[in-house]
Amino acid sequence: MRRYGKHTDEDDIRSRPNRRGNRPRTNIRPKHEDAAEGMVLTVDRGRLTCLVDGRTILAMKARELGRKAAVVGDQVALVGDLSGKKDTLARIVRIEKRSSVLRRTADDDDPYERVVVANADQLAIVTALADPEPRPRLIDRCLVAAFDGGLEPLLVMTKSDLAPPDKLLELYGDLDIPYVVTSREELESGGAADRVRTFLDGRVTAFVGHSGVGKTTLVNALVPEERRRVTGHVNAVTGRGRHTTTSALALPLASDGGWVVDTPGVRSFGLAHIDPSRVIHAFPDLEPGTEGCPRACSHDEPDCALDAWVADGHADPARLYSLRRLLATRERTEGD
Ligand SMILES: Nc1nc2c(ncn2[C@@H]2O[C@H](COP(=O)(O)OP(=O)(O)O)[C@@H](O)[C@H]2O)c(=O)[nH]1
Ligand SMILES: [Mg+2]
Ligand SMILES: [Zn+2]
Repeated sequence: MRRYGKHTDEDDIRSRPNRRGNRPRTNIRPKHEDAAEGMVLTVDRGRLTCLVDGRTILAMKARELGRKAAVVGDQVALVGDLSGKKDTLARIVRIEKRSSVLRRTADDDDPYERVVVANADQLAIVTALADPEPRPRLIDRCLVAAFDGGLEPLLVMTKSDLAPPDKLLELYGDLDIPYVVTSREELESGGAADRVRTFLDGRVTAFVGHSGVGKTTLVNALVPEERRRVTGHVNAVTGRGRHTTTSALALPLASDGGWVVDTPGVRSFGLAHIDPSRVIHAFPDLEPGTEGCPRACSHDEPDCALDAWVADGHADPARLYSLRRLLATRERTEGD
């Protein structure tokens, strides 16, 4: 695991509670005590759009941050010109401790695993019921990434005007994951946004899924004006023309401090370093049964205590099947 100097590493969140908002304890940082706090809304070619005191400003990473990258959702400290006026550029001098990270895997164009979104509470896994066809293995990978990253999953099934949700609901019903089903008609009436919104209040929700499933359509229905406000500002300040769609984009919900994060079509997630115990944590009915397991049990081997746990009636066998299916997801190499 790579460390970046004395600064906190994103992986630390696995062993330490969320300290967002606390003053950092290292003695390097106080020189920026007067820095303003902000949140990264989007990143475009090295320029970070940040929300500071209700203003949208453009910033770049200060050299002192070294290789550590600020990503969408990061809480950051900024110095310099914070006016947000044309041709101004603030500097990000600190990235606050992250409460969660969502990583995507390396792909052909980019050999490094990268954090896509920081500090999300919830992962909305968006699947079209048709066009494109649902990909259960991609959903499984998203679920494992959510459990491992400390995000609560929400299944969003779109395009029910094209195909019914029955088969998918059968597949995921045992997992006790909240879900919503939406259609073209409900998008147009506003009903879809209203229903999805009930799952979002007060939280940071990252929308992920294969390209074409309807993420952007849904996010725009949830926050009708915000996208233009944020990306329009970026274009005006940088004069660079169209905002690229390669970065995630965080947009505030009107109601109560919740955020939605639209992401580009993510095909897969990094599952290489997943800790099975974190996945089991999402199965509280099974977790106590692992006490009788051999050390470093894969939970899919003859001595695993979970078979007896289920046979004794402590949990539904379908749940153990689901857990094993998700844990097996780690072994597969296909993206979807
Ligand atoms: N029939 C149908 N089409 C939808 C629905 N939601 C989105 N779409 C269409 O699906 C296409 C891809 O949507 P988009 O939001 O760009 O997907 P993204 O790549 O996941 O952001 C667009 O043509 C949308 O109009 C839906 O509920 N029903
Ligand atoms: Mg999109
Ligand atoms: Zn076991």
